[in-house]
Amino acid sequence: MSPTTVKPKTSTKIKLQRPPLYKVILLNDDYTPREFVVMVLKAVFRMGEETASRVMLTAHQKGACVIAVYTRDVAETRAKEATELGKAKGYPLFFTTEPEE
Ligand code: TYC
Repeated sequence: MSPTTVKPKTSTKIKLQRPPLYKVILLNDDYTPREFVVMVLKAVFRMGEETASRVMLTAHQKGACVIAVYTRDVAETRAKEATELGKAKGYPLFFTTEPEE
């Protein structure tokens, strides 16, 4: 009988870190036309007509509405892009970002 060799079993657990997420928030204002807000939500955030209308109305009634959650880069780029569309038309439409707790 050959001697038994005990091989220690080692394992390394790799913990995958998820990137922190950021909310994109739509702020209400008194001047941007409702249809324009809906158009921007559809164009930049790929929303359908119904979702875009509902989100616009929520911001209109409550003052602000969280519209999406992305990694920091995507959130900041889209918020800027959407804000620029309003700016180009002279509207004060504003999208901001905030880290998700
Ligand atoms: N309050 C604007 C109006 O009455 C419409 C509006 C809605 C503007 C939502 C911005 O985030 C907004 N024309």
